Amino acid sequence: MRYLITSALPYANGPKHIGHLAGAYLPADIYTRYLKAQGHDVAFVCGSDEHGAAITIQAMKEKTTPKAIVDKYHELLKTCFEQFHIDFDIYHRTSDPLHHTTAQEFFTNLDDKGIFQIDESEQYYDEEAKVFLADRYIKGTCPNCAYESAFGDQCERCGKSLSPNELINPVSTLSGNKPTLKPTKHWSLPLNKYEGFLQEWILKDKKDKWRNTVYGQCKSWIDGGLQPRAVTRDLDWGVKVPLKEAEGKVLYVWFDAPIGYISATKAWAEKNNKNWKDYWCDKETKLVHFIGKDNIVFHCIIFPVMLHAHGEFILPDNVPANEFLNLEGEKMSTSRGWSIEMHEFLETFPDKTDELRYYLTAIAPETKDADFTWKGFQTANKSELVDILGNFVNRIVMLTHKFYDGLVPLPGEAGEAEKNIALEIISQTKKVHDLIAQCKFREAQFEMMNLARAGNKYLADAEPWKLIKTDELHTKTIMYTGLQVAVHLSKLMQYFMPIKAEQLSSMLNFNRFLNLTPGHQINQAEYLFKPIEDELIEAQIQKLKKRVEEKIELAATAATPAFKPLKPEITIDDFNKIDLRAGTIIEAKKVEKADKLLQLTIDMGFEVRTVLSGIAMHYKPEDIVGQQVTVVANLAPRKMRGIDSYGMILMAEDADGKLVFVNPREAISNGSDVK
Ligand code: B3M
Ligand code: ZN
Repeated sequence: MRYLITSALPYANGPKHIGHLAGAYLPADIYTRYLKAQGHDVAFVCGSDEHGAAITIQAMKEKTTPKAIVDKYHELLKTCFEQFHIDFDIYHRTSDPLHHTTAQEFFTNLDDKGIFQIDESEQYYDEEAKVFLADRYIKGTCPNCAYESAFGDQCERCGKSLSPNELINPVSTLSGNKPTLKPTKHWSLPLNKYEGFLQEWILKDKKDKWRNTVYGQCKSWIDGGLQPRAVTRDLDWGVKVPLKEAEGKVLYVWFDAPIGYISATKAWAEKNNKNWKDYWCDKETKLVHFIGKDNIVFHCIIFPVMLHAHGEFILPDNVPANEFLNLEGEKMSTSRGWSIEMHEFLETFPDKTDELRYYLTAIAPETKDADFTWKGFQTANKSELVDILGNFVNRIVMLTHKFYDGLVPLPGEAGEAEKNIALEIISQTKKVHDLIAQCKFREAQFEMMNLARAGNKYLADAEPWKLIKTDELHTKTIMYTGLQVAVHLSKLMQYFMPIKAEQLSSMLNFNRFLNLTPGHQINQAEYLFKPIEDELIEAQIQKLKKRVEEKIELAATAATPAFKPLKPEITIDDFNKIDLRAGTIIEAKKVEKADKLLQLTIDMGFEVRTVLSGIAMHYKPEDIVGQQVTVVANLAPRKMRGIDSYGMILMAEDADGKLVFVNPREAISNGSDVK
């Protein structure tokens, strides 16, 4: 079989953390190692994603050019992957000219076919810098929380996602000027026209083939109805749109990035005397994308639509997306400081890369989010790798030297236990292989460890160190059998822990073409694994906590000046003077000659009252009957338009004057105290 394996192209805008490693790189590497060991023809491609606002913004932050940013982080990422032994056949980059021409040809192919729809819209423009502004380049006051430095796509204070035209007093971050609205034109991929294709290809066919989580996300996207997606941007960093009338525009980063898989394959094929089309255009090839769950829509919907519309390409056979890896119970986040960056781990634990690979696979977020804890890492290393796998290997190798000067003994007749172990070797090997083939890496590794457990138990039960005194022949049989287990372990370990597998095979002086036959000389025992000291683990936890605190302090100093209270400060006693109660609107009607007022009848539990409220422009009387509300119950009565109002109801109002009810989140009995 021929396979093309891809891992998501990481943005070269900063370091990546071990959650990324567990999500898209490590499982792809295990899978590829397995396929290659089975003799399949495999290309494993990846590279840096070097376009998009993620890069240009980082350049602004670091006060340098986008080019300097991608050069710096491309190198960092490439080295980190190498050090974790993620064995890509190529780690390419999207700034490479080959990628630019490949992406442009792809765009031109679709454009020639008339696939794109051209949309005109109004977009913010900086007259001084003479550019259209990407969402992130516009700052303004958040309509939600009044934070004055909210971005055009999101407010970093309250987290609300925004679009630039919602910002109050928008300012261009390039010139500091107020941007103007200017018409612009964009090329869009009409995803809506491909719903039928996606229904056939995914909904009908992939239900039992893809992970439930992946299929489920696709289904809800497709069922929800798809919209056209703009594939061009007004930006000067990226792949130029290859059309005269698209001067100043580049391809949207999510249009060019997946084409990066194609250009990486081309670059690899060129160097290795292969034909890239065998991997992309031959129906016999299986294309498998390893990604994190946040990238599902791009890999299962948008990119396949692009490939399908083009017509010459195969579609992904599987997209085994992973869920997220949390850290010590909380979401991992580089910007918050709550993360373990790959390079950081490598600096602290340069010789523990396989141990991390092991732990990340043991807790792999394949079906649900998983949690990395430093203690968990320490424990998995000690109680599984050191005590079981390492202990078994060490014992068998040491004893072979002690008893037979390191020569594999000639076994006698196998007893029941030996026969069972022989069967175990076969069955565990098959299980591991079948599970990897199904992308169930966590279970596969567990089955590998079960073979180590069986070997360990076999030796402990057989006690060759005692038996040698009474039964030399059977001791030889036991030692021979134990050595066979060790060899097969090294074969299974190569997918998960390539360095340790290599170390074990060289201890056994063994290579793939040789069997461990009697008379074979093995090398001296070395410890494969060592426990990790408590202090080292504790220091990592402290480091995390300290970093987050520092970042919070920094953010607090940055955010404080933006908070201007709307009213003078009050004490808790002032606040406690208000008697707030839950009530339910049981009747509502308009007040004559008052456009804004509604007359509400409110069931307060202890009584029924009339309250006038200025919400008539926002709510129709019939729509709010039954609505639970919060009432200021001790407000002095007030007469308006000849009607007495006894209290008021609480409403939240945003900067655009939109009003919504402030009500108990769940129904509660009327009259309940709100405090
Ligand atoms: N760079 C997004 C990400 O790192 C993006 C992946 C591209 S894969 C073609 O999450
Ligand atoms: Zn906000």
